[in-house]
Amino acid sequence: MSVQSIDKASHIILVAHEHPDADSLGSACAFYSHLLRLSKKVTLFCSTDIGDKNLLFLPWSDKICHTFPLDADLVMSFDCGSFKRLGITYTGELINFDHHISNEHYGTYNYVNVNALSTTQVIYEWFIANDIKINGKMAQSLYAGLLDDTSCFRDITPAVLHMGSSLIALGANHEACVKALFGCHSLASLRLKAIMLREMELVHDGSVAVFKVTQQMLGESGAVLRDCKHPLEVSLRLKVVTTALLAVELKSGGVKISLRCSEALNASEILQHYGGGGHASRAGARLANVTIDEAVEKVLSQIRNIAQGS
Ligand SMILES: [Mn+2]
Repeated sequence: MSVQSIDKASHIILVAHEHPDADSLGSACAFYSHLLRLSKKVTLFCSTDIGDKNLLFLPWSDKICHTFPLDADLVMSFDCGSFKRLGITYTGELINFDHHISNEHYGTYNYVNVNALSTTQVIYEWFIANDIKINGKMAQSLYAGLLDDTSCFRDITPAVLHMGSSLIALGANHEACVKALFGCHSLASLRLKAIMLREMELVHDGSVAVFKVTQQMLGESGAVLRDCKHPLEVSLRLKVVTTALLAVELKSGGVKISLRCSEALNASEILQHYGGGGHASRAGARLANVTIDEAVEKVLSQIRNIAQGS
């Protein structure tokens, strides 16, 4: 049982995935609070920079370190579908909390609920099932992950609304979370949004919106990778668009693909062909050794094949 593993561990490492979002980091921060109460030695680890400085409002996020400790005897991972994205070389006991349909069940214990709308929902339910008291800091972290992954409660289930109201009662600050996660647009992100919407193409009878973001566009606007996300979501509000495809040229080479599907198509299934994954409605992948045009063409032909049922 995972609770016993936590009890007997002396140094527990909480791992957020590379370039973490509010769900991954919020989950890890909630556990950080809980484990400190148990007087455990805890390390909050991420293999990359946080990137999005707005996430530093999460309690304990300032404790994050980028060197994996040698004396780790238990690892807990959050919101990460594959072991590779953890960026660690560790072979000991591991507890895997996630909600991605593509999760590879790489843990000793795997708490993967694909019906949960965030990993913080999986953690919240685990805390409740194990009679663990949720303090104000934990509530704030769990709420932040839920808010981000549901796009500020655009996606809901009865369980999610119940969880949200319970966390507010336990001390989560809705206004602070909204401000940090949705209310802080940079001028650079607005400039990029204008460029992206101007260059957007509609293909497959207008049902697929395609965005290609080059390093030059990022340089011109001063924006960063995560700033590409919002225009992608916005395109799905066009009546005819059911799928939105974003391809970003990476500085390190290769192309990062993000896919959003609002109906019929399964984004995770489409990108699994390219080593990616995620959820039915949103997924991501990285393609190496291709130009941005080649990457888009590959994904579009995959979408065409699946849509035609071949
Ligand atoms: Mn998530």
